[in-house]
Amino acid sequence: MKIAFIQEEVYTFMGYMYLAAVAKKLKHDCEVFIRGNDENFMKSLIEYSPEVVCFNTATPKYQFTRETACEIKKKIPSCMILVGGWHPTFCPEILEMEDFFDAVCLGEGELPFKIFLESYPDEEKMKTIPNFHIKIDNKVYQNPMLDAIDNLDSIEFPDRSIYYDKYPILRDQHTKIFMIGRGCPYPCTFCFNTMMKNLYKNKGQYVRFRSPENIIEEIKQVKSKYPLKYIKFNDDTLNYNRKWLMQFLEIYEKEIKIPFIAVCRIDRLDEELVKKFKDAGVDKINFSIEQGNEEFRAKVLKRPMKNKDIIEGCRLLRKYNIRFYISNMIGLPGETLDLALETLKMNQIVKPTAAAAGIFMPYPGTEIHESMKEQGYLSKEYKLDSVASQLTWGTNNVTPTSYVVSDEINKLINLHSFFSFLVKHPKFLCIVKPLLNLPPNRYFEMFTNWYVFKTKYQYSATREESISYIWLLLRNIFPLSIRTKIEKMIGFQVVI
Ligand code: B12
Ligand code: SF4
Repeated sequence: MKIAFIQEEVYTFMGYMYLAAVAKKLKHDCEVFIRGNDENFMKSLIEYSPEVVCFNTATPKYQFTRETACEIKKKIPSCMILVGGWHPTFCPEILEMEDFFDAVCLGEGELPFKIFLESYPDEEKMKTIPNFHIKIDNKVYQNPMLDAIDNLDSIEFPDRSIYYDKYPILRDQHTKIFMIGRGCPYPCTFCFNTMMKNLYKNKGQYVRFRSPENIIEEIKQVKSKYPLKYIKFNDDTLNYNRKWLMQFLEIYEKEIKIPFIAVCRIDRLDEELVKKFKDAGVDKINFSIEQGNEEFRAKVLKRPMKNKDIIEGCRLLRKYNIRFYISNMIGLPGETLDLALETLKMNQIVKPTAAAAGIFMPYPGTEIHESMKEQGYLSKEYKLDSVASQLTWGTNNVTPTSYVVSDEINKLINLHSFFSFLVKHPKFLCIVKPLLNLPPNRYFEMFTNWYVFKTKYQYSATREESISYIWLLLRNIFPLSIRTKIEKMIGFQVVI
Protein backbone atom coordinates (compact mmCIF):
# COMPACT_ATOMS: atom_id res chain seq x y z
CA MET A 1 0.00 0.00 0.00
CA LYS A 2 1.17 3.57 -0.70
CA ILE A 3 1.19 5.96 2.25
CA ALA A 4 1.75 9.71 1.94
CA PHE A 5 2.82 11.89 4.89
CA ILE A 6 1.92 15.55 4.37
CA GLN A 7 3.38 18.66 5.99
CA GLU A 8 4.04 22.32 5.32
CA GLU A 9 7.41 22.94 6.97
CA VAL A 10 10.82 21.87 5.76
CA TYR A 11 11.52 19.85 8.91
CA THR A 12 11.87 16.22 9.88
CA PHE A 13 8.76 15.24 11.85
CA MET A 14 9.72 12.59 14.40
CA GLY A 15 6.11 11.32 14.52
CA TYR A 16 6.12 10.55 10.79
CA MET A 17 9.49 8.83 11.00
CA TYR A 18 8.20 6.53 13.75
CA LEU A 19 5.05 5.73 11.77
CA ALA A 20 7.05 5.12 8.59
CA ALA A 21 9.25 2.64 10.46
CA VAL A 22 6.10 0.71 11.41
CA ALA A 23 4.71 0.81 7.87
CA LYS A 24 7.95 -0.16 6.17
CA LYS A 25 8.35 -3.15 8.45
CA LEU A 26 5.00 -4.31 7.10
CA LYS A 27 6.39 -3.74 3.57
CA HIS A 28 4.31 -0.70 2.75
CA ASP A 29 5.60 2.12 0.60
CA CYS A 30 5.95 5.56 2.29
CA GLU A 31 6.66 9.02 0.93
CA VAL A 32 6.75 12.47 2.55
CA PHE A 33 5.33 15.45 0.68
CA ILE A 34 6.39 18.86 1.95
CA ARG A 35 4.06 21.49 0.62
CA GLY A 36 6.13 24.54 1.60
CA ASN A 37 6.51 26.57 -1.55
CA ASP A 38 6.36 23.50 -3.78
CA GLU A 39 4.16 24.37 -6.75
CA ASN A 40 4.23 20.74 -7.88
CA PHE A 41 3.01 19.40 -4.56
CA MET A 42 -0.43 18.31 -5.76
CA LYS A 43 0.83 17.06 -9.11
CA SER A 44 3.43 14.80 -7.55
CA LEU A 45 1.01 13.57 -4.91
CA ILE A 46 -1.51 12.62 -7.61
CA GLU A 47 1.27 10.84 -9.53
CA TYR A 48 2.18 8.91 -6.39
CA SER A 49 -1.51 8.05 -5.97
CA PRO A 50 -1.58 7.12 -2.26
CA GLU A 51 -4.22 4.91 -0.70
CA VAL A 52 -3.59 6.49 2.70
CA VAL A 53 -2.76 10.13 3.40
CA CYS A 54 -1.51 11.11 6.86
CA PHE A 55 -1.44 14.49 8.60
CA ASN A 56 0.31 15.32 11.87
CA THR A 57 -1.49 18.37 13.19
CA ALA A 58 -0.72 20.92 15.87
CA THR A 59 -3.58 23.27 16.76
CA PRO A 60 -2.21 26.36 15.00
CA LYS A 61 -1.53 24.24 11.92
CA TYR A 62 -5.05 22.88 11.68
CA GLN A 63 -6.01 25.38 8.97
CA PHE A 64 -3.27 23.98 6.72
CA THR A 65 -4.44 20.41 7.38
CA ARG A 66 -8.07 21.22 6.72
CA GLU A 67 -7.46 23.08 3.46
CA THR A 68 -4.90 20.62 2.12
CA ALA A 69 -6.96 17.55 3.09
CA CYS A 70 -10.04 19.01 1.39
CA GLU A 71 -8.07 19.61 -1.79
CA ILE A 72 -6.54 16.12 -1.72
CA LYS A 73 -9.89 14.42 -1.23
CA LYS A 74 -11.25 16.22 -4.31
CA LYS A 75 -8.27 15.20 -6.43
CA ILE A 76 -7.84 11.64 -5.05
CA PRO A 77 -11.33 10.69 -3.77
CA SER A 78 -10.42 7.06 -3.16
CA CYS A 79 -7.70 7.80 -0.56
CA MET A 80 -8.24 7.55 3.18
CA ILE A 81 -7.24 10.65 5.10
CA LEU A 82 -5.96 10.08 8.64
CA VAL A 83 -5.15 12.87 11.09
CA GLY A 84 -2.99 12.40 14.17
CA GLY A 85 -1.00 14.53 16.58
CA TRP A 86 -1.93 16.94 19.33
CA HIS A 87 -4.87 18.77 17.76
CA PRO A 88 -7.06 15.76 16.89
CA THR A 89 -6.14 14.21 20.22
CA PHE A 90 -7.90 17.07 21.98
CA CYS A 91 -10.41 17.97 19.26
CA PRO A 92 -11.40 14.60 17.77
CA GLU A 93 -14.72 16.19 16.79
CA ILE A 94 -12.99 17.50 13.64
CA LEU A 95 -13.80 14.07 12.21
CA GLU A 96 -17.52 14.81 12.38
CA MET A 97 -17.08 18.43 11.34
CA GLU A 98 -15.37 17.67 8.01
CA ASP A 99 -16.42 14.97 5.57
CA PHE A 100 -12.97 14.73 3.95
CA PHE A 101 -11.39 13.25 7.11
CA ASP A 102 -11.76 9.47 7.45
CA ALA A 103 -10.16 8.89 10.83
CA VAL A 104 -8.35 10.62 13.67
CA CYS A 105 -5.77 8.97 15.91
CA LEU A 106 -5.56 10.03 19.56
CA GLY A 107 -2.25 9.91 21.43
CA GLU A 108 0.66 7.65 20.50
CA GLY A 109 0.34 6.27 17.02
CA GLU A 110 2.74 3.36 16.47
CA LEU A 111 0.53 0.50 17.59
CA PRO A 112 -2.82 1.87 16.38
CA PHE A 113 -1.24 2.64 12.98
CA LYS A 114 0.13 -0.90 12.79
CA ILE A 115 -3.33 -2.30 13.57
CA PHE A 116 -4.84 0.02 10.96
CA LEU A 117 -2.40 -1.22 8.31
CA GLU A 118 -3.13 -4.82 9.23
CA SER A 119 -6.89 -4.21 9.14
CA TYR A 120 -7.17 -2.12 5.98
CA PRO A 121 -9.41 -2.45 3.90
CA ASP A 122 -11.54 -4.79 6.05
CA GLU A 123 -14.19 -2.38 7.38
CA GLU A 124 -15.33 -4.66 10.21
CA LYS A 125 -11.77 -4.80 11.53
CA MET A 126 -11.21 -1.09 10.98
CA LYS A 127 -14.21 -0.20 13.16
CA THR A 128 -12.35 -1.41 16.23
CA ILE A 129 -8.84 0.06 15.82
CA PRO A 130 -7.72 1.31 19.26
CA ASN A 131 -7.03 5.06 19.65
CA PHE A 132 -8.87 5.65 16.37
CA HIS A 133 -12.13 7.48 15.81
CA ILE A 134 -13.02 6.25 12.37
CA LYS A 135 -15.79 7.04 9.91
CA ILE A 136 -17.24 4.11 8.02
CA ASP A 137 -20.42 4.50 5.93
CA ASN A 138 -20.91 7.90 7.51
CA LYS A 139 -20.96 6.46 11.00
CA VAL A 140 -18.22 7.34 13.50
CA TYR A 141 -16.74 4.54 15.63
CA GLN A 142 -14.87 5.80 18.69
CA ASN A 143 -12.50 3.25 20.14
CA PRO A 144 -10.79 3.19 23.52
CA MET A 145 -7.13 4.11 23.99
CA LEU A 146 -4.31 1.61 24.38
CA ASP A 147 -1.86 1.95 27.27
CA ALA A 148 1.18 4.15 26.62
CA ILE A 149 4.02 2.14 25.07
CA ASP A 150 5.71 0.55 28.06
CA ASN A 151 9.19 -0.07 26.69
CA LEU A 152 10.35 2.60 24.25
CA ASP A 153 13.36 0.47 23.31
CA SER A 154 10.93 -2.02 21.82
CA ILE A 155 9.86 0.28 18.98
CA GLU A 156 11.76 0.62 15.73
CA PHE A 157 14.15 3.54 15.32
CA PRO A 158 12.51 6.40 13.42
CA ASP A 159 12.91 5.89 9.68
CA ARG A 160 14.84 8.98 8.59
CA SER A 161 15.19 7.81 5.01
CA ILE A 162 11.67 9.05 4.21
CA TYR A 163 13.10 12.57 4.46
CA TYR A 164 16.77 12.13 3.65
CA ASP A 165 16.32 10.11 0.45
CA LYS A 166 13.93 12.67 -1.00
CA TYR A 167 15.10 15.99 0.45
CA PRO A 168 18.91 16.43 0.32
CA ILE A 169 18.52 19.77 2.10
CA LEU A 170 17.37 17.85 5.19
CA ARG A 171 19.86 15.01 4.80
CA ASP A 172 22.79 17.43 4.49
CA GLN A 173 21.85 19.53 7.49
CA HIS A 174 24.54 19.14 10.13
CA THR A 175 22.02 19.30 12.93
CA LYS A 176 19.82 16.26 13.45
CA ILE A 177 17.06 15.67 15.97
CA PHE A 178 16.76 12.86 18.52
CA MET A 179 14.45 12.11 21.43
CA ILE A 180 15.41 10.44 24.69
CA GLY A 181 11.90 9.61 25.82
CA ARG A 182 8.30 10.74 25.94
CA GLY A 183 6.17 12.83 28.26
CA CYS A 184 6.79 15.42 30.93
CA PRO A 185 5.83 15.01 34.60
CA TYR A 186 4.97 18.65 35.38
CA PRO A 187 1.42 20.01 35.68
CA CYS A 188 1.69 23.37 33.81
CA THR A 189 -1.84 24.63 33.12
CA PHE A 190 -1.13 25.96 29.61
CA CYS A 191 0.64 22.90 28.28
CA PHE A 192 -0.66 19.95 26.35
CA ASN A 193 1.54 17.55 28.24
CA THR A 194 -0.68 18.02 31.28
CA MET A 195 -3.73 17.12 29.19
CA MET A 196 -1.97 14.17 27.61
CA LYS A 197 -1.06 12.90 31.06
CA ASN A 198 -4.75 13.03 32.03
CA LEU A 199 -5.69 11.20 28.86
CA TYR A 200 -3.26 8.42 29.76
CA LYS A 201 -4.34 8.26 33.40
CA ASN A 202 -4.47 4.59 34.47
CA LYS A 203 -3.00 3.66 31.10
CA GLY A 204 0.54 2.88 32.08
CA GLN A 205 3.48 5.18 32.66
CA TYR A 206 3.16 8.46 30.71
CA VAL A 207 6.70 9.71 31.36
CA ARG A 208 9.20 7.23 29.91
CA PHE A 209 12.84 7.00 28.85
CA ARG A 210 14.65 4.96 26.31
CA SER A 211 17.73 3.24 27.65
CA PRO A 212 20.94 5.27 27.15
CA GLU A 213 22.34 2.38 25.06
CA ASN A 214 19.34 2.46 22.73
CA ILE A 215 19.75 6.21 22.10
CA ILE A 216 23.51 5.92 21.61
CA GLU A 217 22.95 3.12 19.11
CA GLU A 218 20.53 5.29 17.11
CA ILE A 219 22.96 8.23 17.10
CA LYS A 220 25.77 5.95 15.91
CA GLN A 221 23.62 4.55 13.12
CA VAL A 222 22.65 8.03 11.95
CA LYS A 223 26.27 9.23 12.14
CA SER A 224 27.46 6.32 10.03
CA LYS A 225 25.02 7.20 7.24
CA TYR A 226 24.47 10.96 7.25
CA PRO A 227 26.25 14.23 8.07
CA LEU A 228 25.96 14.84 11.82
CA LYS A 229 27.82 17.60 13.64
CA TYR A 230 25.23 18.86 16.07
CA ILE A 231 22.42 17.18 17.98
CA LYS A 232 19.13 18.66 19.01
CA PHE A 233 17.34 16.73 21.73
CA ASN A 234 13.72 17.61 21.05
CA ASP A 235 12.33 16.39 24.37
CA ASP A 236 10.24 18.86 26.31
CA THR A 237 12.31 18.51 29.49
CA LEU A 238 15.58 16.62 29.45
CA ASN A 239 16.46 16.89 33.13
CA TYR A 240 13.49 15.66 35.14
CA ASN A 241 15.20 12.40 36.07
CA ARG A 242 18.63 13.34 37.34
CA LYS A 243 19.86 9.79 37.93
CA TRP A 244 18.97 8.67 34.41
CA LEU A 245 20.47 11.81 32.90
CA MET A 246 23.80 11.51 34.75
CA GLN A 247 24.08 7.96 33.45
CA PHE A 248 23.18 8.99 29.92
CA LEU A 249 25.61 11.93 29.84
CA GLU A 250 28.40 9.69 31.09
CA ILE A 251 27.94 7.30 28.16
CA TYR A 252 27.29 10.13 25.71
CA GLU A 253 30.58 11.80 26.67
CA LYS A 254 32.53 8.59 26.15
CA GLU A 255 30.89 7.42 22.94
CA ILE A 256 29.45 10.42 21.11
CA LYS A 257 30.52 13.85 22.40
CA ILE A 258 28.87 15.71 19.55
CA PRO A 259 27.82 19.26 20.62
CA PHE A 260 24.16 19.36 21.52
CA ILE A 261 21.25 21.50 22.60
CA ALA A 262 18.70 20.45 25.21
CA VAL A 263 15.52 21.82 26.77
CA CYS A 264 15.62 21.80 30.56
CA ARG A 265 13.81 22.93 33.69
CA ILE A 266 16.18 25.58 35.05
CA ASP A 267 15.13 24.90 38.66
CA ARG A 268 16.41 21.33 38.39
CA LEU A 269 20.03 22.08 37.58
CA ASP A 270 22.82 21.76 40.12
CA GLU A 271 26.56 22.21 39.73
CA GLU A 272 27.41 18.52 39.34
CA LEU A 273 24.78 18.14 36.61
CA VAL A 274 25.79 21.32 34.79
CA LYS A 275 29.41 20.18 34.82
CA LYS A 276 28.36 16.80 33.48
CA PHE A 277 26.39 18.52 30.71
CA LYS A 278 29.46 20.58 29.82
CA ASP A 279 31.79 17.56 29.82
CA ALA A 280 29.37 15.71 27.55
CA GLY A 281 29.49 18.56 25.01
CA VAL A 282 26.39 20.66 25.65
CA ASP A 283 26.45 23.89 23.65
CA LYS A 284 23.12 25.45 24.53
CA ILE A 285 20.27 24.97 26.98
CA ASN A 286 16.80 26.32 26.33
CA PHE A 287 14.31 26.81 29.13
CA SER A 288 11.22 28.81 30.04
CA ILE A 289 10.58 31.23 32.85
CA GLU A 290 7.18 32.15 31.34
CA GLN A 291 6.30 34.67 34.08
CA GLY A 292 8.63 36.51 36.44
CA ASN A 293 6.40 36.73 39.50
CA GLU A 294 6.77 33.62 41.66
CA GLU A 295 3.29 33.72 43.11
CA PHE A 296 1.55 34.32 39.78
CA ARG A 297 3.65 31.62 38.12
CA ALA A 298 2.75 29.08 40.78
CA LYS A 299 -0.94 29.97 40.95
CA VAL A 300 -1.95 30.65 37.36
CA LEU A 301 0.58 28.49 35.51
CA LYS A 302 1.24 25.80 38.14
CA ARG A 303 4.99 26.26 37.79
CA PRO A 304 6.04 26.68 41.39
CA MET A 305 9.72 27.34 40.72
CA LYS A 306 11.57 29.87 42.87
CA ASN A 307 13.25 32.92 41.39
CA LYS A 308 16.33 32.21 43.47
CA ASP A 309 16.57 28.76 41.82
CA ILE A 310 16.28 30.33 38.36
CA ILE A 311 19.03 32.82 39.23
CA GLU A 312 21.26 30.04 40.58
CA GLY A 313 20.66 27.80 37.54
CA CYS A 314 21.63 30.65 35.20
CA ARG A 315 24.70 31.47 37.28
CA LEU A 316 25.87 27.88 36.83
CA LEU A 317 25.23 27.97 33.08
CA ARG A 318 27.30 31.13 32.79
CA LYS A 319 30.03 29.68 35.04
CA TYR A 320 30.41 26.73 32.69
CA ASN A 321 30.12 28.90 29.61
CA ILE A 322 26.93 27.30 28.33
CA ARG A 323 24.77 29.49 26.10
CA PHE A 324 21.12 29.73 27.11
CA TYR A 325 17.84 30.91 25.65
CA ILE A 326 14.79 31.81 27.73
CA SER A 327 11.21 31.78 26.52
CA ASN A 328 8.44 33.66 28.25
CA MET A 329 4.78 34.50 27.83
CA ILE A 330 3.08 37.88 27.98
CA GLY A 331 -0.65 38.63 28.15
CA LEU A 332 -1.64 35.91 30.60
CA PRO A 333 -5.10 36.01 32.20
CA GLY A 334 -5.00 38.46 35.12
CA GLU A 335 -1.52 39.71 34.22
CA THR A 336 -0.96 43.45 34.63
CA LEU A 337 1.75 45.52 32.97
CA ASP A 338 3.63 45.61 36.28
CA LEU A 339 3.56 41.81 36.46
CA ALA A 340 4.80 41.53 32.87
CA LEU A 341 7.60 43.95 33.71
CA GLU A 342 8.63 41.53 36.45
CA THR A 343 9.14 38.92 33.74
CA LEU A 344 11.33 41.36 31.86
CA LYS A 345 13.26 42.14 35.06
CA MET A 346 13.93 38.45 35.79
CA ASN A 347 15.32 37.99 32.28
CA GLN A 348 17.49 41.08 32.63
CA ILE A 349 18.85 39.82 35.97
CA VAL A 350 19.91 36.41 34.65
CA LYS A 351 21.42 37.77 31.39
CA PRO A 352 20.57 35.04 28.86
CA THR A 353 22.32 34.67 25.52
CA ALA A 354 18.91 35.34 24.00
CA ALA A 355 15.33 35.64 25.20
CA ALA A 356 11.87 36.17 23.73
CA ALA A 357 8.30 36.50 24.93
CA GLY A 358 5.37 35.14 22.96
CA ILE A 359 1.86 36.48 23.32
CA PHE A 360 -0.02 33.94 25.37
CA MET A 361 -2.50 31.87 23.32
CA PRO A 362 -5.00 29.75 25.23
CA TYR A 363 -5.18 26.47 23.34
CA PRO A 364 -8.42 24.51 23.50
CA GLY A 365 -8.17 21.50 25.77
CA THR A 366 -5.70 23.05 28.22
CA GLU A 367 -6.52 23.62 31.87
CA ILE A 368 -5.93 27.36 31.62
CA HIS A 369 -8.34 27.62 28.67
CA GLU A 370 -11.09 26.06 30.76
CA SER A 371 -10.47 28.30 33.77
CA MET A 372 -10.36 31.40 31.53
CA LYS A 373 -13.78 30.52 30.16
CA GLU A 374 -15.15 30.22 33.70
CA GLN A 375 -13.54 33.47 34.87
CA GLY A 376 -14.53 35.52 31.81
CA TYR A 377 -10.99 36.08 30.55
CA LEU A 378 -11.62 34.63 27.09
CA SER A 379 -12.49 37.31 24.53
CA LYS A 380 -15.58 37.02 22.32
CA GLU A 381 -13.39 36.95 19.20
CA TYR A 382 -11.81 33.69 20.33
CA LYS A 383 -12.84 30.76 18.15
CA LEU A 384 -11.08 27.56 17.25
CA ASP A 385 -10.49 29.10 13.83
CA SER A 386 -8.70 32.12 15.25
CA VAL A 387 -6.28 29.90 17.17
CA ALA A 388 -5.86 27.65 14.19
CA SER A 389 -4.87 30.55 11.98
CA GLN A 390 -2.00 31.73 14.17
CA LEU A 391 0.96 31.28 11.91
CA THR A 392 4.24 29.69 12.77
CA TRP A 393 6.64 32.11 14.41
CA GLY A 394 8.75 34.24 12.17
CA THR A 395 6.56 34.23 9.10
CA ASN A 396 4.00 36.88 9.91
CA ASN A 397 4.65 40.57 9.92
CA VAL A 398 1.11 41.31 10.97
CA THR A 399 -0.40 43.14 13.89
CA PRO A 400 -0.26 40.73 16.81
CA THR A 401 -3.44 39.92 18.71
CA SER A 402 -4.46 38.40 22.00
CA TYR A 403 -7.66 36.67 23.04
CA VAL A 404 -7.33 37.57 26.71
CA VAL A 405 -9.70 40.13 28.21
CA SER A 406 -7.68 42.79 30.02
CA ASP A 407 -7.69 46.60 30.31
CA GLU A 408 -3.96 46.60 29.67
CA ILE A 409 -3.84 44.09 26.86
CA ASN A 410 -2.53 46.56 24.25
CA LYS A 411 0.35 47.58 26.49
CA LEU A 412 1.15 43.92 27.07
CA ILE A 413 1.10 43.15 23.35
CA ASN A 414 3.45 46.06 22.73
CA LEU A 415 5.76 44.97 25.52
CA HIS A 416 6.03 41.60 23.77
CA SER A 417 7.30 43.43 20.66
CA PHE A 418 10.16 45.08 22.56
CA PHE A 419 10.87 42.26 24.99
CA SER A 420 13.95 40.65 23.42
CA PHE A 421 15.50 44.06 22.84
CA LEU A 422 14.82 45.25 26.39
CA VAL A 423 16.34 42.11 27.92
CA LYS A 424 19.61 43.09 26.25
CA HIS A 425 19.21 46.86 26.64
CA PRO A 426 17.45 47.57 29.96
CA LYS A 427 18.28 51.28 29.79
CA PHE A 428 15.86 51.76 26.90
CA LEU A 429 12.81 50.93 29.02
CA CYS A 430 12.19 54.63 29.74
CA ILE A 431 12.04 55.33 25.99
CA VAL A 432 9.92 52.27 25.21
CA LYS A 433 7.41 52.81 28.05
CA PRO A 434 5.51 55.67 26.37
CA LEU A 435 5.33 53.60 23.15
CA LEU A 436 3.43 50.92 25.02
CA ASN A 437 0.42 53.25 25.07
CA LEU A 438 0.12 53.23 21.27
CA PRO A 439 -2.17 50.75 19.50
CA PRO A 440 -0.39 47.47 18.64
CA ASN A 441 0.80 47.59 15.06
CA ARG A 442 2.73 45.66 12.48
CA TYR A 443 5.74 47.97 12.72
CA PHE A 444 6.38 47.04 16.34
CA GLU A 445 5.99 43.40 15.30
CA MET A 446 8.49 43.90 12.50
CA PHE A 447 10.86 45.33 15.07
CA THR A 448 10.54 42.26 17.26
CA ASN A 449 10.92 39.95 14.29
CA TRP A 450 14.10 41.74 13.32
CA TYR A 451 15.49 41.68 16.84
CA VAL A 452 14.57 38.06 17.52
CA PHE A 453 16.18 37.07 14.23
CA LYS A 454 19.30 38.96 15.17
CA THR A 455 19.60 37.17 18.50
CA LYS A 456 18.64 33.82 16.96
CA TYR A 457 21.37 34.39 14.40
CA GLN A 458 23.90 34.87 17.18
CA TYR A 459 22.45 31.86 18.99
CA SER A 460 22.67 29.56 15.95
CA ALA A 461 24.24 26.15 16.35
CA THR A 462 25.99 26.05 13.01
CA ARG A 463 26.86 28.38 10.14
CA GLU A 464 24.12 26.90 7.95
CA GLU A 465 21.58 27.66 10.68
CA SER A 466 22.78 31.29 10.78
CA ILE A 467 22.36 31.54 7.01
CA SER A 468 18.87 30.11 7.15
CA TYR A 469 17.96 32.77 9.74
CA ILE A 470 19.23 35.51 7.46
CA TRP A 471 17.05 34.22 4.66
CA LEU A 472 14.09 33.73 7.02
CA LEU A 473 14.37 37.41 7.90
CA LEU A 474 14.87 38.62 4.35
CA ARG A 475 12.13 36.53 2.78
CA ASN A 476 9.50 38.42 4.78
CA ILE A 477 10.12 41.53 2.72
CA PHE A 478 9.40 39.76 -0.58
CA PRO A 479 5.89 38.87 -1.72
CA LEU A 480 5.29 35.10 -1.90
CA SER A 481 5.59 34.86 -5.70
CA ILE A 482 9.03 36.53 -5.76
CA ARG A 483 10.14 34.61 -2.67
CA THR A 484 9.27 31.32 -4.37
CA LYS A 485 11.21 32.30 -7.48
CA ILE A 486 14.30 33.27 -5.48
CA GLU A 487 14.16 30.07 -3.43
CA LYS A 488 13.93 28.04 -6.61
CA MET A 489 16.79 29.95 -8.18
CA ILE A 490 19.16 29.51 -5.25
CA GLY A 491 17.84 26.02 -4.49
CA PHE A 492 17.30 26.96 -0.89
CA GLN A 493 14.29 26.59 1.31
CA VAL A 494 13.93 27.64 4.88
CA VAL A 495 14.73 24.81 7.22
CA ILE A 496 13.36 25.48 10.69
C1 B12 B 1 9.78 19.17 17.50
C2 B12 B 1 8.52 19.99 17.63
C3 B12 B 1 8.21 20.85 16.59
C4 B12 B 1 8.91 20.79 15.26
C5 B12 B 1 8.31 19.60 14.47
C6 B12 B 1 6.80 19.47 14.62
C7 B12 B 1 6.25 18.08 14.37
N1 B12 B 1 5.00 18.04 13.98
O1 B12 B 1 6.91 17.07 14.49
C8 B12 B 1 8.59 22.19 14.64
C9 B12 B 1 9.74 23.11 14.92
C10 B12 B 1 8.30 22.20 13.12
C11 B12 B 1 7.38 22.57 15.46
C12 B12 B 1 6.55 23.57 15.11
C13 B12 B 1 5.40 23.85 15.80
N2 B12 B 1 5.04 23.40 17.00
CO1 B12 B 1 5.96 22.05 17.94
N3 B12 B 1 6.69 20.70 18.93
C14 B12 B 1 7.70 19.88 18.77
C15 B12 B 1 7.85 18.92 19.97
C16 B12 B 1 8.85 19.53 20.95
C17 B12 B 1 8.26 17.50 19.63
C18 B12 B 1 7.40 16.85 18.52
C19 B12 B 1 7.80 15.40 18.39
O2 B12 B 1 8.66 15.08 17.61
N4 B12 B 1 7.20 14.51 19.21
C20 B12 B 1 7.52 13.11 19.25
C21 B12 B 1 6.68 12.33 18.22
C22 B12 B 1 7.03 10.87 18.30
O3 B12 B 1 5.34 12.53 18.61
P1 B12 B 1 4.23 13.18 17.67
O4 B12 B 1 4.81 14.10 16.69
O5 B12 B 1 3.16 13.67 18.54
O6 B12 B 1 3.68 11.89 16.85
C23 B12 B 1 3.09 10.79 17.50
C24 B12 B 1 1.57 10.90 17.73
O7 B12 B 1 1.10 12.22 17.84
C25 B12 B 1 0.96 10.16 16.59
N5 B12 B 1 0.74 10.84 15.31
C26 B12 B 1 1.20 12.02 14.88
N6 B12 B 1 0.78 12.25 13.62
C27 B12 B 1 0.06 11.21 13.23
C28 B12 B 1 -0.61 10.94 12.05
C29 B12 B 1 -1.31 9.74 11.92
C30 B12 B 1 -2.01 9.45 10.67
C31 B12 B 1 -1.35 8.82 13.01
C32 B12 B 1 -2.09 7.55 12.87
C33 B12 B 1 -0.69 9.10 14.20
C34 B12 B 1 0.01 10.28 14.31
O8 B12 B 1 1.89 9.13 16.37
C35 B12 B 1 3.23 9.62 16.55
C36 B12 B 1 4.08 8.49 17.12
O9 B12 B 1 3.61 8.11 18.39
C37 B12 B 1 6.38 18.95 20.52
C38 B12 B 1 6.23 18.54 21.96
C39 B12 B 1 6.03 17.02 22.05
N7 B12 B 1 6.41 16.48 23.14
O10 B12 B 1 5.53 16.36 21.17
C40 B12 B 1 5.96 20.36 20.21
C41 B12 B 1 4.47 20.66 19.91
C42 B12 B 1 3.93 19.55 19.04
N8 B12 B 1 4.51 21.87 19.12
C43 B12 B 1 3.54 22.63 19.38
C44 B12 B 1 3.30 23.83 18.66
C45 B12 B 1 2.22 24.74 19.21
C46 B12 B 1 4.00 24.12 17.50
C47 B12 B 1 3.75 25.28 16.56
C48 B12 B 1 2.34 25.60 16.30
C49 B12 B 1 4.55 26.46 17.12
C50 B12 B 1 4.29 27.75 16.39
N9 B12 B 1 3.46 28.60 16.94
O11 B12 B 1 4.84 27.94 15.38
C51 B12 B 1 4.40 24.78 15.26
C52 B12 B 1 3.41 23.96 14.40
C53 B12 B 1 4.06 23.18 13.31
C54 B12 B 1 3.44 21.83 12.98
N10 B12 B 1 3.10 21.64 11.72
O12 B12 B 1 3.29 20.93 13.80
C55 B12 B 1 2.67 22.10 20.48
C56 B12 B 1 1.36 21.58 19.88
C57 B12 B 1 0.19 21.85 20.77
C58 B12 B 1 -1.05 21.65 19.99
N11 B12 B 1 -2.16 21.49 20.59
O13 B12 B 1 -1.09 21.66 18.83
C59 B12 B 1 3.56 20.99 21.14
C60 B12 B 1 2.80 19.80 21.69
C61 B12 B 1 4.36 21.70 22.27
C62 B12 B 1 3.51 21.94 23.50
N12 B12 B 1 3.83 21.28 24.59
O14 B12 B 1 2.60 22.71 23.50
N13 B12 B 1 7.26 21.82 16.57
S1 SF4 C 1 7.53 21.68 32.07
FE1 SF4 C 1 7.27 22.35 29.94
S2 SF4 C 1 6.69 20.50 28.79
FE2 SF4 C 1 6.45 20.03 30.98
S3 SF4 C 1 4.28 20.41 31.39
FE3 SF4 C 1 5.41 22.31 31.87
S4 SF4 C 1 5.38 23.52 29.97
FE4 SF4 C 1 4.78 21.42 29.45
